Parts: sequence; C-alpha cells; structure tokens
Amino acid sequence: MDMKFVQTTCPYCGTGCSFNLVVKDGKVVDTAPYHRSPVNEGKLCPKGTYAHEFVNREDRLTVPLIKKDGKFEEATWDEAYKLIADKFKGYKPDEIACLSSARTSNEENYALMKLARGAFKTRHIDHCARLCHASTVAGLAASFGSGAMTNSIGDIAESKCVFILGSNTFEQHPLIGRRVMQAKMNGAKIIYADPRYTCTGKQADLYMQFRSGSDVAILNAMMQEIIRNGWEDKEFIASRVKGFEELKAEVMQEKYSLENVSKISGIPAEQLKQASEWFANAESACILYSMGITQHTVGVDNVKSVANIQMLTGNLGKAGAGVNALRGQNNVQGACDMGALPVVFTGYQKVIDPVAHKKFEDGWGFPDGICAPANGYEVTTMMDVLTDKPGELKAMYIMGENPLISDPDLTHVEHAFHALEFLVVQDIFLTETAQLADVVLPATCYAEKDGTQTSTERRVQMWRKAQEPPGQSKVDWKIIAEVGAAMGYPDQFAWESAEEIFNEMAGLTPSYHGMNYERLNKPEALHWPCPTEDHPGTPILHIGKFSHPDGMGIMHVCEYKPPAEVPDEEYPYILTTGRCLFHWHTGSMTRRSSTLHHEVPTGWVEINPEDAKELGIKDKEMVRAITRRGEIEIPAMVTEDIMKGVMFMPFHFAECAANRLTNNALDPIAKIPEFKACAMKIEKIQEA
Ligand SMILES: Nc1nc2c(c(=O)[nH]1)N[C@H]1C(S)=C(S)[C@@H](COP(=O)(O)OP(=O)(O)OC[C@H]3O[C@@H](n4cnc5c(=O)[nH]c(N)nc54)[C@H](O)[C@@H]3O)O[C@H]1N2
Ligand SMILES: Nc1nc2c(c(=O)[nH]1)N[C@H]1C(S)=C(S)[C@@H](COP(=O)(O)OP(=O)(O)OC[C@H]3O[C@@H](n4cnc5c(=O)[nH]c(N)nc54)[C@H](O)[C@@H]3O)O[C@H]1N2
Ligand code: SF4
Ligand SMILES: [Mo]
Repeated sequence: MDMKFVQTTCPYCGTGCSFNLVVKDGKVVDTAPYHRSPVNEGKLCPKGTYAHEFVNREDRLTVPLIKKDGKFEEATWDEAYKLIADKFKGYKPDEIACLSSARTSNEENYALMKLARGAFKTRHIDHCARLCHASTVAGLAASFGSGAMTNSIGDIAESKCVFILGSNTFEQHPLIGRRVMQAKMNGAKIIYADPRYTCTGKQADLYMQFRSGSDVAILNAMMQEIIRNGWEDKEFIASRVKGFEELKAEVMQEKYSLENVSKISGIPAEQLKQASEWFANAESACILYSMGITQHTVGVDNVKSVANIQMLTGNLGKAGAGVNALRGQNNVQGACDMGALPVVFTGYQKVIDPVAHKKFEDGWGFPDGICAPANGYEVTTMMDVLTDKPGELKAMYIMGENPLISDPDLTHVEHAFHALEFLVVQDIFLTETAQLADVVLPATCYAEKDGTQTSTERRVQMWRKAQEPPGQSKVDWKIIAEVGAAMGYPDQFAWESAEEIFNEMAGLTPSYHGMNYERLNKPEALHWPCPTEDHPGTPILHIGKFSHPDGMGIMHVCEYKPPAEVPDEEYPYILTTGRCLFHWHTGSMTRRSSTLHHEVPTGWVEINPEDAKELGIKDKEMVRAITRRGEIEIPAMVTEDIMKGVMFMPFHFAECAANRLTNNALDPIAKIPEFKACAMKIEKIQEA
C-alpha cells in the first residue's frame, strides 16, 4: 500500500486552517491534523475534518458537456473550446459578463480576470464578494483607505474586550471562535449582539438580542454613551482622525439616546450602557463582524459605524484591537485582491485610472488592447440588466459559483438566466446553475491542484496537489488558458504552472510584490502588504497611520435607516437568513459529504415559542413561508433562541430555498442585497 500526507489549506472558510490530506494508493481518503499551522495549531471544525468526503464522489464532473436540443451530451475539450470561442468572438465586449470564484485560487482568479478583460475585453466581471463583504470593501476603504480585516486571527486572543456583532463566529469561523475563547480565558469580556441566541452568544458575558436591521442605531447609541462619559480616546482622535465634530453632532441627538434606541432595537437600555462601558474602558477592544453587518441596504453605513466606534475609542493599529471583518469564503479576500471586481485590477488598482489601465495593457501585451477603462456591472446589477434591458447582456462565463441558489429572489434570477443566449459554467459538480448552461466544463477541486489562497487575515497560503483529477477534468487555470488560446491569444496564456501565474500577478501587484512560492512555502506564510522580497509581511494594518494619502482616518456621519422592507399587517415577521455549522452555502460540497449530510439533512425556519403559539404551529411541523417574492414549504423549529417577531432560515437547501423569499433591494454604494431582513408571513399547511 502506498500512503502519503500532503499538507494543504482548508477549502471552506476564510479562517485559512491547514491540514494534511491522507492519500492512499493515489486517492485522497481522509484528513489528518497538521500541527505547525499558526492559524489552527492542528485543530479543525467539522467541515475541515470531513473536507475529503466530496472529493471522490462518483457524481464529480469528468467530461465537458454541450447542450443539444435541451439535453447534455458528452464532448471533447476541443469541441467545447471551439464552441465557446466561436460564440464569444461573435459578441461585443459589453455583451459578455464573467463571474469569478472565491472557491478557487489566486492564480485562477487572476487568470479569469485576464481572460475577461484581456481576451473577451469586457468590463463586466464580479464574484460572490458582492453578496458578502462588498460593503466592507467600500466602507473600510472610505474610513481607513484599505478595505481589509485590520488585525490577525491570533491577535484576537490578546484582546481585553471582544465585541461580536452580526457574526456567528463559533459556527461560521470556528477556529476564530477558538481565539475568542482564549481571550475570555485571559480575562476579556465578550459582548455579543444578534437576533439569535446562537452558540456564540451562549459563551458571551453580555448578550444583546435585537431586531435585524438596527445596527447603526445601536452603534450610534453606544458612541453617544461613550462621548457623554468622556470615554473617547481624545489623543487618538486629535492626531489620527478627521470628522469627529460632525460625528459627534449626529450621535449626540436625542434619537440615539439609550431609551430611544432600546425602542428601535429591542435591547434594554441597561445592556447598551453596560456594553458601552466595558467596550470603551478596556485596554484593547476589538470588533468581529460579518454578514449581520454587511448584508443590508445600509451595509456600507453599518461598516462605517463599526469603523467610527473603533476610531472613537482608539482601537486601531495596536494588538488586541481592530475592525475584524471576517471574510467568508476560503479565498474571497484573494478573489478581491486579484481584481475579480468590476472596478479594479489586482491590488485594488482602479480600472478607470489611466496609469493602472496602461500598466495592465502594456504588461499583458494583447495586440488589440484590453477592456475599456470603465467600471463594469456588479453581479446584482447583471441580474437586473438581464431582466430589465433585454439584449444588453447576452453571454456569461461562470467559474465556481451557484447563483441559482445563492442570489436573492430566485424567481428574478431564473428570469435573468433564461434571458441569456449563451452560458458557460465551469464547476466540479452539475449544480443548479450548471444545469442551465450551454457548455459545462469539468474543473478540479482544491485537492487536485497547486495554488495559493488569501485568508481573512490577508495571509497567503498554499494548496498542494494530493491526487490526480478525476476523468478528463482539468485545473481551472489550465481551462482558462486554453479558452484564451482558442480566442486567439496563445502567447498571453502560455503558462506552464500556477507558480508562473503567481509571479506574473505579483509583478503587477504592489501588495504581493515581495511574495513568491519559496517564501510562501512555510507554515506561517506571509500577510500582505508585502512590497519587497525582504519585507516580513504585515499582520496588523494602520499602525501609526491609515492608508489614505494623508495618513488620516475618516469618521463618517451615519444616520439610522430601517431596512427596505419592514413588517406590516400582511407580512408581520422579519425574515433573516444565514448558515449553520455543518453546511456550506448552496450545499454542492457539504451535502455530498456523508458525515455532514447526516448531521443536518434539510433546512428549517426558527420561530419564537410565542409566535408559534399565536400561529398554532408545533415544533417540526411543515409550514408555508411567504414573502412578496415567493413561497416555500419548510419544517418549523420552535425555539426560545430567536427573538419574537424575527424568524431565521439557513439558505443551504434547494428543497426549501430561503432565496425564493429574500429581497434583492441593494445598498446604493456596495450593491449588496438585503439578505438579512425582509417581511414574511407564515401559514399553517392545512391537511387535505
Ligand atoms: N459552516 C459555514 N461556515 C461558513 C459559511 C457557510 O456557508 N457555512 N460561509 C462562509 C461565508 S462566505 C461567510 S460570508 C461567513 C458568514 O458568517 P456569519 O456572518 O457569521 O454568518 P451568517 O449566518 O450569515 O450571519 C451571522 C449572524 O448574523 C445575524 N443577524 C441577522 N440579522 C442581523 C442584523 O440585522 N444585524 C446583525 N448585527 N446581525 C444579524 C444572524 O442571526 C446570524 O447569527 O461564513 C463563512 N463560514
Ligand atoms: N439568503 C442568503 N443568501 C446568501 C447569503 C446569506 O447569508 N443569505 N450569503 C451570501 C454569501 S456571503 C455568499 S459568499 C454567497 C455564496 O454563493 P456561491 O459562491 O454561489 O455559493 P457556493 O455554494 O460556495 O458556490 C461555489 C461553487 O463553486 C464550486 N467549486 C468548488 N470548488 C471549485 C473549484 O476548485 N473550481 C471550480 N470551478 N468550482 C469549484 C462548487 O461546486 C459550487 O458550485 O451566497 C450568498 N447568498
Ligand atoms: S474553521 Fe474554516 S478553515 Fe478552519 S477547518 Fe473550519 S471551515 Fe476550514
Ligand atoms: Mo460570503
């Protein structure tokens, strides 16, 4: 028997844990701890532990598929490439849109970004960061000049007060949750605010339950209380921050008094007072947030408010502090860094900046130029354009995303996809989205390729190939390179390895400039920015100065605004959506992992016992959930852990898809949809 261990990085969440893949006779059969990772020190959550289970499933895609008369037929790679190139050459650049993938490596995102802007010459490229941390990227860039998590994961254990707002850290970033527990054991106070009393909340010293969508009011009230007591960091404000007087004028208003915000949010005034006191008087205090903050029509305001309170209390640029925006997908930080966004090339170099545009045009050397120096459409805008402006967008190329489960208002998304003339999907399974494609390209998963991914703490780590890909499937970057060659640009895509792509990218990207595979091939790897080959990387951002040109941080006035859709007589409950520990998004991988599937086989809606009583609904009973956009049937989970008036659903399950119900109202700046609040009614299903 031939057996080996291959160290790699977890393909699920942005924490960036490492483990070993156990390879027996050439096949991945198990995972085993890798103790030298400074991130997880050998520990794993259930998804990491069972990350081998979907790899050799018999329903992996193994051959290219072309749809003929509504049915998929197996094809050769050459047939697939020829069809794609013939079609895409026939469209104008602005008729093509690309979705890149936070599940794939930096190299693969860079490759798709180059294919889109260089070969297709389109300006429309985006990815799931739009549904996720688009508000963070916009909000923190406005506040600090850089849109990333400010501190490192290990640093959280050093904090004296951890305020978790809109992040269910123990289920969604379990190995970051471990650092929160270490901080607690070191004496830190843990404050947790969420409409649900989650397992994270159960470990907190103070739990504040509130109605979805009132975050700005809560943060403004806390800032008012801090300023009223003179707890703000006056020296930090004077030397490092602009906009304090304007912020003060806003938050000191009566509408943000503890009593008033208690009415808006449902949090008792005493708790808001306690939270403000602990937070402002701790030697160091950090905030952890995630989707509870970002997925709102006021997502950018929520993020700016988090930045405001950290500038107010001087909790930036030092250990145990910071704005820790927990990035979700394993490589969503990297996909953004690689320019898989409609406004930037790699390293946030703006597409509309003539200097950056010329740098990429010259660097890539396409004989007929690249995309126009103009911003493209966001994922959410693409869907609206497809339904509202027929004929403007005609073809789409999707790598590793499943919008037919993950985008808001699925009926609207289905209309959008039916309006497309030509769709290419590159995935590892025949997902709901792939089923609509004209061409399906079989890709490889993390266990079958080399590459790098960038975790939430900006740490760039390696994937290492452990087994051969199944059937004829190919590595994503290789597929993209061959499509690029078929489009007529073999020289621009003549890569032999992922490492070659990394080096090309690093040459064009200041924050990755000092990185190479040799330097990354160590357990601790490197955090960007890493501008030169002798630079040690940057675990903590904003020490001494912010990233704005003048080095100052900017406080922004944010006024509380309710969600786009609020409960009324017809739709009396707030629906909020999210995740559970055992499943990943659209379930394409975790629902194919037998252990994880066994733990949680289907979805549910969480209902407070008082609401359940009024509705006459019992635990586990099937109910009908209805919003203005659609309806589903779903089992009820009657639990004290959710606030009265609010109901929660995970969105992983196609048979009771939460996104049939969600609202696609957008934040005006980030264009992120309001997944975290809409109005819903629940009906008992009458027996026939
Ligand atoms: N197991 C697992 N882990 C994951 C993922 C997964 O699918 N499964 N996905 C990954 C990805 S891509 C991401 S982005 C992260 C997301 O990580 P999280 O943001 O932690 O996960 P969510 O469940 O979407 O939402 C977090 C919490 O926000 C609360 N919430 C609801 N409405 C509001 C509100 O108005 N304000 C506030 N402050 N909170 C509210 C919800 O009750 C929920 O407990 O997780 C990553 N990790
Ligand atoms: N209601 C509601 N909806 C939400 C959210 C919410 O909180 N509530 N959260 C939103 C958020 S934060 C996010 S990030 C999105 C996620 O939305 P998506 O990104 O659409 O969801 P995933 O299921 O992660 O899809 C990834 C796809 O990549 C494929 N894949 C995996 N590895 C590889 C690979 O190596 N190569 C290729 N080519 N494909 C691969 C998988 O099979 C899967 O089909 O969902 C959003 N939708
Ligand atoms: S915490 Fe995230 S990165 Fe770590 S094992 Fe779990 S899913 Fe993987
Ligand atoms: Mo996400």
